[in-house]
Amino acid sequence: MKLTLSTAMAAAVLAASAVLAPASAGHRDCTAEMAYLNPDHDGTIDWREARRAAVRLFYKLDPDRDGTLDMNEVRGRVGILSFARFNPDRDGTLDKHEWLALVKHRFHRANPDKDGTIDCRELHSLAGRKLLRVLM
Ligand SMILES: [Ca+2]
Ligand SMILES: [Ca+2]
Ligand SMILES: [Ca+2]
Repeated sequence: MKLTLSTAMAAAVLAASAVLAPASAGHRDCTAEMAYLNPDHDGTIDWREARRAAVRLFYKLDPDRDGTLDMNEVRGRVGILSFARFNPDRDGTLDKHEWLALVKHRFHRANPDKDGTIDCRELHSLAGRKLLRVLM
């Protein structure tokens, strides 16, 4: 009886892990993001790497090359409240300095252990995904 019970439990645990394993494995796969954001291949994104990606994205989002991003150019990446918060001069655009302040804020929010780097797990947190939207 005891054997049957533990066998049943083992089966249940196996079934549960079979369901969970692929989901969590997929959840933590950062291969594509890291290939782009982690050129030194140390498994984490430091601020230098994040900043470089953010600058690259800034120029990509600024096709008219006027050196600023307006609300349309950052649609889907920056909400209206964030935009207002990081646009202290209220000129309707984010210049590179304002953009990087926003990115840096998101970088710190995505790094709760304050070790200076974003690892794969942090990148897939809610704050990490918000950071990702202003990096690539
Ligand atoms: Ca790195
Ligand atoms: Ca501005
Ligand atoms: Ca970290």
